[in-house]
Amino acid sequence: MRNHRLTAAAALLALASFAHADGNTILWYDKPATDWEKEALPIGNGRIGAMVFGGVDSERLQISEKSLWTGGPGSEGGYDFGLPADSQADLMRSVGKQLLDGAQLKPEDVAKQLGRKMHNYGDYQSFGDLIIERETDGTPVSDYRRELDLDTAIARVSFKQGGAGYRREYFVSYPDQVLIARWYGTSTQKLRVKFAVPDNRTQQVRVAGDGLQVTGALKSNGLKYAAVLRVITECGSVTAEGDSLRVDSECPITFVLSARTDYQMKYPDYRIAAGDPATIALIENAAVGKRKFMALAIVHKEDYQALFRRVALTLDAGAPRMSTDRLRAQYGSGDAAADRQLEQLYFQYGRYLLIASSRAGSLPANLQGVWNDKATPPWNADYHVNINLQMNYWPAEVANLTETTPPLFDFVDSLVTPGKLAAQRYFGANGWTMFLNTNAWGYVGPIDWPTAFWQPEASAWLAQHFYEHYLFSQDTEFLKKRAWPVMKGAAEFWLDALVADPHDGKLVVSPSYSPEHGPFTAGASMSQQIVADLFANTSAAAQLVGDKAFAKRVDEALAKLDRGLRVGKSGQLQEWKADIDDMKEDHRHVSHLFALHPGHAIDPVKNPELAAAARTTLDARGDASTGWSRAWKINFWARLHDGDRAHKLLAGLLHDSTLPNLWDTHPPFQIDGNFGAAAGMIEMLLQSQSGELNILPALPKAWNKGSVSGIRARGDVTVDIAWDSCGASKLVLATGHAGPVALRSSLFEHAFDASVKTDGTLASRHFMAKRGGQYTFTRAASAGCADH
Ligand code: FUC
Repeated sequence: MRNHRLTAAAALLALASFAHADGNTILWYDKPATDWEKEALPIGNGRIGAMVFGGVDSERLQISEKSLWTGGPGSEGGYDFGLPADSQADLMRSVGKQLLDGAQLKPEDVAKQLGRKMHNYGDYQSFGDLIIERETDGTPVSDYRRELDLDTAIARVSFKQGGAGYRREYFVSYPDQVLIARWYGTSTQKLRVKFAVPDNRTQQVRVAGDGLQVTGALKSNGLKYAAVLRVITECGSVTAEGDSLRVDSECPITFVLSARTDYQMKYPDYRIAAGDPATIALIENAAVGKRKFMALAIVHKEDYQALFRRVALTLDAGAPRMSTDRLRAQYGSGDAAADRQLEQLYFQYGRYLLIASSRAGSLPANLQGVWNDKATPPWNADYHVNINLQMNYWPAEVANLTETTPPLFDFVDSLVTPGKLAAQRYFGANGWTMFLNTNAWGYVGPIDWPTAFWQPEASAWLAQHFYEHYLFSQDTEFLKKRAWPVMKGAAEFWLDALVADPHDGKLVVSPSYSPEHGPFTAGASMSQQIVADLFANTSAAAQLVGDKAFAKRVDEALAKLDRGLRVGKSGQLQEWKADIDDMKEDHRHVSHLFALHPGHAIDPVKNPELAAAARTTLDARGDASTGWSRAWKINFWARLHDGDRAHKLLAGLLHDSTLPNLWDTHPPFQIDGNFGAAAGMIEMLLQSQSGELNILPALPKAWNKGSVSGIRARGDVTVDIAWDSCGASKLVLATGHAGPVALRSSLFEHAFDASVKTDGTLASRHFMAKRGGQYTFTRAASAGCADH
């Protein structure tokens, strides 16, 4: 008995040293969570997500698995990917022509003609709940702490009760594809463990030895699922009792949960061809075998930290002294250091959430990342492609997390085949397209929500991510094999689908609908800007892959394309081809500034008059909005080089659109705001969309001192920046590829020293980088900065 106690105590000590002590990357609370959305803490490995509540007597880990979706193939009544059997092209052309002729069509009327009722679209599902009930003596609890350590991707719970200490650790391992929980106690722990699933599925529970299995299929579509749990402890007992496992042990207890479905991201069946999810889950669980917890944790930590630790941001504020819910609640009330602490934490949380909800081998991050506790979540917890899915991936490249992009690229690839049918049925066009939203089942048709359903620009917008991945990585293999087919297909679609406006002969999109705002017109600015962006990227990519004939076709169309960039009578960037903007309108979508961000046709240096118009538009729309809209506006203001305004939007997001667990709220919880804001914070520090590396382009006064390292610029450059109230004081560039680099920074306005690690040659603000080079620029002491 004494030996066992010693084991537990030694384990607690070992854990104390295992924990990383940097308070800048820890979310912590002094109470258990009761509210899933606002308080529970998310962990995940891209495919499996869990929300940790940290209850003292009853612990709940609400589990999600990315592919557990109702609807789609196998549903009663069939599934058609959102596509009608017959061609709608004539109808679509007739609506497009009426609009070109100046007709005013109500969205409801257009939706009646071109919209379609969603049929077996489905919903993302909760996988179930791992419930661990504890026998306690009911004495008071002290020293309670629940935390999420972003540096290790481990959630922890600790408390004292009845003279004993308890500690729990949770993580979801990407290398091992299992959720691991570990419970320590300095006194015996008596637990009852079960796995509960919602009742919209069949379920068979098998409990034997130290294992518990729940298998079955969704009633909606027959999608099979399997959860396999094993409870391991080196002393005491684990026994079956009804549908639960009973644990009685003085030693640390390890829980291993694997979760699978028979989903496969593959049109048209979306099922694995052979094999059973239960077999896969059993194999994954058994593979963990007798490996020690510490060994599993180290593999997890190494995998995660290889991504997470690449980027550090400090706003020179120190570590928070208050719990994260308090830090958030008091944000903006005058404690500048605490405000900076929350901003640093929020930035790294965005990076954490992307790693936790998007890793190779599963679906991309949806509206809720990977976390969902409902059978009918808001907007089906799907993939909206008129901003939201795209926004999820804005931080991926700039925040040095390119490994999080494969799910997006695999997903888009899987949409190309059904997307070709969408292009044919709705436009009689080649290439591929899709509309407002999609699910796990290749849904590519329009829905019937009048003020949002018509969004055929979605494929062009998604194609931008492929080209950007090339720009950041300079990976020509990726460009040829992955990006080119997707981009070319999206461009082929628009080459066929654009129509000439009889008023000026320019090529326009018609029907066209400014996202969720309308009205229906021909050539809304957003439509034109997205197609222009696609054509410009496709033309450049065509040169690189050597398809000169296609480059020529695209260039000819681009020359005739209306670019959607007009300054209207109020000085605004027009939302439509006609100057009809209502300057009192505060709609959350500001899609007609696509050309400012994520596009780059509007640039305050190259075309200041368009930038000024964008500013007027943003002033008119106002700063208050929903979560993701505020996040987009951070990026807009950063691109306009207005750091204080970008920071004001960030402050508004943190103050009004952020929950105690730091999730973004639309409301309700929607993860795009977390990702969009993290990306926006980088846009404030570094931009590279205009052919040069702009250092600190939008530094707010509030960030008067700080440093960032490991962020990425186009051209395969990794950038570290230190700054103070005089601007950049030190820059370090690591260049992965050879090529020209142009820098824009206030550092070059004063005396500076430059050094090059590789060969000792001095570099200036324009230089030819070497592959694997490292270039350092430091403000000279003689620069005469007051801070110096
Ligand atoms: C877009 C937004 C809505 C919501 C939905 C998921 O349609 O306009 O506000 O965020 O996505």
